[in-house]
Amino acid sequence: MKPANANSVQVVTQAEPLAAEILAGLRAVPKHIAPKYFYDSKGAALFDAITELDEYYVMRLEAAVFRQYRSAICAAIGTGVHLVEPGAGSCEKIRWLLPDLSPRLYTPMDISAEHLHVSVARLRNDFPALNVSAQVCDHTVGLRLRAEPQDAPRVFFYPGSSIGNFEPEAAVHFMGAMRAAISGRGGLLIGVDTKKATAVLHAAYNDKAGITAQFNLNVLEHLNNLLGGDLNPANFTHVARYNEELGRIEMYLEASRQHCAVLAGERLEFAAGERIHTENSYKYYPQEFIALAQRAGFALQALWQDEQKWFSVLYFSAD
Ligand code: AVI
Repeated sequence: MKPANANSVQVVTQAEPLAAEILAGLRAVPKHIAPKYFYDSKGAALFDAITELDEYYVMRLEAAVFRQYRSAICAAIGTGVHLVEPGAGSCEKIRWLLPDLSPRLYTPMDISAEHLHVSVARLRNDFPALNVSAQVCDHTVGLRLRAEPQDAPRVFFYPGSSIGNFEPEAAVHFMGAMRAAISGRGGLLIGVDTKKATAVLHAAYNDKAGITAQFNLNVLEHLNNLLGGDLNPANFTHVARYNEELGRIEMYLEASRQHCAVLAGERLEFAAGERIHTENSYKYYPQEFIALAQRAGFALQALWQDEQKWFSVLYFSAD
């Protein structure tokens, strides 16, 4: 029997000082835009296309690790858990665990209501016995979960190396928020991209088909649609490079000429060659990442990697 709240989509409204936050980033020196603004419906579709690129090994290797170790991963998590997936997007990755894992409830969370509704409908169609209680919210702002089901261990599922898009201190803070949302037994199953040769990383974020460039440039269209503006993608080029010292890919939009644009009624000036920082993607050796998770209150239970050790899947317990 399904719990009372199962199979619903809850919209958690968060006070979003949207315009203020975005404009503050574009007034700052250097200018920056938070990576969460990549994901309007076009951005989400472009990201899905990135995950299919030959050069972007991340999703392919993560899927391979889940394929190879699915039984061990499901055994580590256990049955009857409340599985919570922040930033679930297309809800594709939960399928890697189904039907072996039978969670008591699955809560996918995503900032895009439209994307979540479509994904949940597809998932319910394919797994009618799965209890789903979706939540539309920005998990980077806070994790506000319903109390139910009360007696099921809460396990967070955070695949795709999305944790790499947080600054390391912010990653500890976010994992701390997940830890705080677990009372009693529970855990965190997380996918983390590892450090590797610079050439491999450069190729992954500068694909030949230019999909990552489109994904990066689309953030400008998204801001125009959100706030009203005339930021012109044709005035910018995509830049992605690996900062070896900091262990992160840095993405920028570089103004190809001096120009002005308007956003939310505010005039913005760009010098030729000026960059807007749009994303960092940190890469971690397992030991580096385990140390961050420990600071958030998690204890390592198991680590699975592909043969080349390019991608890690880790399970941490909260107790
Ligand atoms: C979502 N995130 C893990 C991706 C990454 O690799 O950092 C976003 C991305 N940016 C460019 N390509 C993919």
